[in-house]
Amino acid sequence: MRTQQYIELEERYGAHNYHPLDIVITRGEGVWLTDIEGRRYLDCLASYSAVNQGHCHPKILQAFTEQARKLTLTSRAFRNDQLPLLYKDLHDLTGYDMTLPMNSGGEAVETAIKAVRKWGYTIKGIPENKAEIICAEGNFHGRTTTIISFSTDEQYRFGFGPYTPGFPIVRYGDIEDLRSKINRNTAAFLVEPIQGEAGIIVPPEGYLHEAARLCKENNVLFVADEIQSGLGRSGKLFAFEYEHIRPDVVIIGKALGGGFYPISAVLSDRDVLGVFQPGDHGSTFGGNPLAAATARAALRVIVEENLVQRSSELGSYFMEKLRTIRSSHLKQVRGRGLWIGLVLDEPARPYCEALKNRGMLCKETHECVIRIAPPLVITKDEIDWAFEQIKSVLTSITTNTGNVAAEKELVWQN
Ligand code: IF1
Repeated sequence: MRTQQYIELEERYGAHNYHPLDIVITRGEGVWLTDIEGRRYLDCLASYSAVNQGHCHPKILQAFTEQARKLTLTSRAFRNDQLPLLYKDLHDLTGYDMTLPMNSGGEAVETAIKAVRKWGYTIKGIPENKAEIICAEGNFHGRTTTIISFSTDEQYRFGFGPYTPGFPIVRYGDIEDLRSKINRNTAAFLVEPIQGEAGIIVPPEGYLHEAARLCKENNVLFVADEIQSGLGRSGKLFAFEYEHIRPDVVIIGKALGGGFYPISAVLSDRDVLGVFQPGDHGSTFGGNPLAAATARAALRVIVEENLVQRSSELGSYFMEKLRTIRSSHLKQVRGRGLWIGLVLDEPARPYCEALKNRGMLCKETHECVIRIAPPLVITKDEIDWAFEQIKSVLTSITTNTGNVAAEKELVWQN
């Protein structure tokens, strides 16, 4: 079958909850994707940072297949020989006492919400059903009905009410707004240390540090959602490290599964995760041995291949080059590590389409931002090549409608 035939099947039989680029990928290796027409693309989305280690990493593949031949699922009614080892690895890597494993990022965020609420009632003494969790404007924490209840993006909320109460909103980066919203019923402050979907927004320097201090001062738990920003993406293992804080709770996902298998987790200490008693919370697949073995290999690759340092050094290199581009449409280059947002003064989609035609895959976020987030295994030469494509697209003559001049379909062979 050809591209159009796959697209027609997807359009006919699939729900239209996405608007993907019209390419049909059939193979992934490292930073490179190949479509069914044989065209190769440099992946600058990395499945929203779920493929930090690169596509089909051989060491993660080996761990995945070896475990898949042995044991894939026991449920948590029984124990298995992989989950305790993942717990130990996560403790040794992050310093947190305890882990609660889940599957998707949204499930881990929901788990954290339940943990901090129960901590609020049983430890802090908040009156029943009065617990509040402060969230930031522009947040993205997943798609469940409770999580979209505190989204400030109308599209993520529309049609999905009634909404879950108890989530006051503060302006991201505004410490006075956070101070004003904290009260004796506040159980936690849930925040992305760098906002991803909002457009890779780094908060003002000192904001997270002051927010963490405010939380401690008011016996409020600081919860960092590092599902997208974590595991090396920002140039640190966790983005919160830039502000020298230690959140009470850290939520991880995406790259924890190395691009092979959905696994997420809530990391905290005994005083928080200890609120869960047997039977309080769970999941059929949460903590399964295949996920645990895969995650152990995914973490090993991050450490052994020094992906955090690569993200930091190559991200700085990439951003420095991007800041040399002179384009009337490029307003700002921002981000941390290999997580870069090119802020335009017009919709970014046409630019992503033009980059696709040049063999580079990006995804716009919030209309006017081109998100650049390649797997952290990208090389300097590949960054140089990507830079040339971006520079060419951003400086090409734009049509009077403001769209990037449509370039003829290029079949790029590296
Ligand atoms: C989609 C966005 C990114 C996340 C943070 C929790 C989750 C995500 C900081 C939930 C997930 C994904 C979801 C995916 C697209 C992508 C996304 F555009 F939706 F917002 F990356 F920016 N916290 N983000 O980024 O994790 O349940 O998906 O495993 O829903 O379209 P999940």
